[in-house]
Amino acid sequence: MRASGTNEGGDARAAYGHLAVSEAPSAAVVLSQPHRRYNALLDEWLLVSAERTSRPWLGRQEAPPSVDLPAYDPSCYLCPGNVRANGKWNPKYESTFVFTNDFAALRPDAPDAAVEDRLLRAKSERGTCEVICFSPRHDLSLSRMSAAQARTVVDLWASETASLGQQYEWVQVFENRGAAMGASNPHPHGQIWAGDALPREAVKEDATQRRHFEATGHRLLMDYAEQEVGGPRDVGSDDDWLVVVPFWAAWPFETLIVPRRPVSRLPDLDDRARNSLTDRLLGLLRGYDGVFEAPFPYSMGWHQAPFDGIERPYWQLHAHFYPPLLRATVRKFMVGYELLSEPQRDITAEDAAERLRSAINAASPSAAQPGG
Ligand code: H2U
Ligand code: ZN
Repeated sequence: MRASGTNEGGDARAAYGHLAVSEAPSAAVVLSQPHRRYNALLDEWLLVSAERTSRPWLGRQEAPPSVDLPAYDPSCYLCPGNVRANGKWNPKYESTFVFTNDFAALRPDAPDAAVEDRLLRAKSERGTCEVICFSPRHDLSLSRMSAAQARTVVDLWASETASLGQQYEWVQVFENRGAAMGASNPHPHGQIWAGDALPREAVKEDATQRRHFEATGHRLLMDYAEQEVGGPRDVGSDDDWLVVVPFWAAWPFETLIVPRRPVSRLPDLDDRARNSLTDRLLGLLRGYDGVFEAPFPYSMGWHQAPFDGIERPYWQLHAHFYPPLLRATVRKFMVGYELLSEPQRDITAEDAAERLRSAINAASPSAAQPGG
C-alpha cells in the first residue's frame, strides 16, 4: 500500500522514496502535515491539508449525471441535421464537426483600440470561438469512444490549432464535460477560442518555462516528467507521455499530460505520439469515470506555444485536467481561502493518484503501470 498523507516513518519514506535520500525523512515529515507546495509551472504556492475530507458535509450535493441518453436527440443543437439556436442547420456529419460559436466571446472584426486613463486600462481583443463536436452520437463521451474515434478528436484538435494559429497568437483548445463544469449539453463536444493576446495562464507558464530553460538549458516540463515517471503520482505514463497527478495539483483529481519528447504544439505530434496519446487519454478518462462509477465532470484543455513568430524553445505542449469532484456528489469549492489567499486541497496528490491508478487499472488492466 502506498502511504497516505498521514503516514509517517517507513511508510512515508517508501511513498516519498523518489526524493533524494538525504531529504526523505524531512520530506516525510513535511508532506504528512499541513504544508504548502510550490507549483513550478505557475510560480505559485498552494496549501495541502490532508484528512479534512472527514469533516461533515451538509452542503450542496451534485446531481448524478443522467446516463440514459438517446443516440440522436431531435432537440439537441449539436446533433447532425438539427437546427441551432440562431436558425442555422448542422450538416448530417458522420465523424467530427466544427462551427463558429453562435454566441462567440471573441470576434475577428474587433477594432484595434485601447483605453489608457491612469489606472483604468483596456484593449480591444480580436479573436474567434469554435465549437467542435467530437462525434455525431449524442450519447457518446470521449471516454467511451473507440481508439479510432478518439484519434479523430486528437487530429481535430491538431488541425484546428494549425489553422487558427495562422491567424491568432493564442489557441486555447478545451472541453467542459458535465453540468457540474458548465457544459450546456451532454452531446460530446469541446471548444477552441483563439485570440491576439496571451491570456493570464499563458503569460505565467511562458515566464516559468523560459526562466527554467535559461537556467538549465532544459524544458521545465521535460525535467518534471523525468522526476515523476514511475513515481507515486504517476497514473499511467508510457514511453511517449507522462500522465500524472501533479505534485502541486489544486483540484482533487487534477492531472497533467506531457509528451516526453520536445513538442511545442499539437500539430507537431507525429502519428505514433497521437496514437499513444489516444491510448493514454482513453485510459485516464475511463479511470476517471470509474472513480465514482459515474461520468466524471471536468474542464480540460491544451496549453501550447504561442503562434507569434517568436522562437520559444522552452515551451512544452501539455494538457491540464481540472475535475471538480471530491466525492461522488460533493464538489470541491474554490471559495473563501482559495479566492482570497491561495488554492487549498483536502486529499494529497499521492492519495488521489493511488485512487485514480486503481480506477484506471480496473477499467483497463494493462493501462496504468506507472512508468510502464
Ligand atoms: P459548452 O457546453 O462548453 O458551453 O459549449 C457549447 C457552446 O455552444 C456554447 O459556448 C454554443 C454556446 O455558445 N452554442 C452555439 O454556438 N449554438 C447554439 O445553437 C447553442 C449553443
Ligand atoms: Zn446531440
